Amino acid sequence: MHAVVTEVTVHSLPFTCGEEDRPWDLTSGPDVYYESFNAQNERLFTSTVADDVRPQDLPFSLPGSFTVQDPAEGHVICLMDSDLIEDEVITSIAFELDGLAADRPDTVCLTTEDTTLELSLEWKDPDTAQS
Ligand SMILES: [Ca+2]
Repeated sequence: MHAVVTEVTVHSLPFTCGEEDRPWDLTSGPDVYYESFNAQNERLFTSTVADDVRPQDLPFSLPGSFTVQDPAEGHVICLMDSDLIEDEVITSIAFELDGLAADRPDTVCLTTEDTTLELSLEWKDPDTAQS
């Protein structure tokens, strides 16, 4: 059993960072995309970028897709701000889908203190994955 993450919907994210509450970009909202990593810290996917996200743009969706081959293994989604010089990590969320495979939910929510992501999932049996 594995799961394909087909879409990541961003419901909330921190619009400032650090103790000084510095905005990600000085003159506009952050340019948001995500990267996903498996338990071996191999990058599975890099999404397209949503430019200049403002609070009123929430929620918005970033398209997939990447495959969680083993739901019991830990994965990480990093929400990033694309910048000219060096991209910055907005939020990094570790997750595993262990325990969900029996119910096969269509979505799963990942939350931290200031970030909420909703993953859209497609569950696939190993038997049918090859067809
Ligand atoms: Ca930026």
